[in-house]
Amino acid sequence: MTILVESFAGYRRITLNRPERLNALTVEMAAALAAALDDAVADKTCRAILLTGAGRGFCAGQDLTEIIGASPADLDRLLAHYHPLILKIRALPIPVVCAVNGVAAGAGANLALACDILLAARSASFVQAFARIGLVPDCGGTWFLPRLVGTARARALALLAEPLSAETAAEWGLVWRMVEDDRLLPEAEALAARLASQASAALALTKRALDAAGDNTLAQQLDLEGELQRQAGAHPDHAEGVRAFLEKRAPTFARARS
Ligand code: LHQ
Repeated sequence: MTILVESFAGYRRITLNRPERLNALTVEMAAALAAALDDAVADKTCRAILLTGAGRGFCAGQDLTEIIGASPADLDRLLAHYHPLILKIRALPIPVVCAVNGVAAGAGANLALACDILLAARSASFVQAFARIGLVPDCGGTWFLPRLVGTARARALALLAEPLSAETAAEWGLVWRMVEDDRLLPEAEALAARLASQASAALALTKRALDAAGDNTLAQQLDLEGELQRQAGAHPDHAEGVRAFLEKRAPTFARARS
């Protein structure tokens, strides 16, 4: 199986599973990943996702053995599988933690960047490998990179296709944190479990606000925040959060998403 799915209390771990090819992507794998995400969202008790890779790599991008001799139309057909996957991840109503366990190259790097919170193992690296094979960064690379690290760094990363170490990725804000290799999964699991224990409806609305911010003026964003705050405020989790604070106890939020 190209994708492994394991269920834990409140979250699912999805593992890219073609370790002999550094989890390089195929159409079959993209479809399996999309189905795993749909299944996770359909389960209302699933309140976070942890995405990682099996073996020493996170994901080496498109499996190049599948695109030898591919025509532009073939590349188009491939992207018709990958690009909706990126949009699906961004639009998920639950947070996605990405544990980048090794090299993340090409579409694999940008798949990671689409996630909400990235943890990178010290031995991980990020490569916008596209320029090496005469291609353009896809899967959102040209959108995510400048927003995360600024234009100067984004341009150099995309044009030079040099690997970026996890340490520098953390310094530059491409990932949230770098952790030692043996701490990656425990830390990522703790993070997913923590997100799963939070007020899920508020997290979903927060993701929507953050995603809209790039295109909005401040005035539009303030209006959106007001609308989303009304929705959050109507959820029982809000009343519980306030009560718990005043009673000096930990809140107990709804276990299932509404
Ligand atoms: C691989 C791959 C791989 C197959 C390692 N494919 N086998 C574009 C076109 C259209 C639509 C869809 O989207 C895309 C987007 C893209 O993603 S384009 C960019 C594709 N990715 C790349 O160009 C990266 C290619 N890989 C590499 O540059 C290196 O493998 C990296 C830097 C990822 C890792 O280097 P190393 O740690 O030195 O590992 P390695 O190169 O020895 O790889 C280990 C094995 O995995 C090896 O197989 P082997 O049988 O010799 O052990 C590689 O051939 C295989 N592999 N990436 N993308």
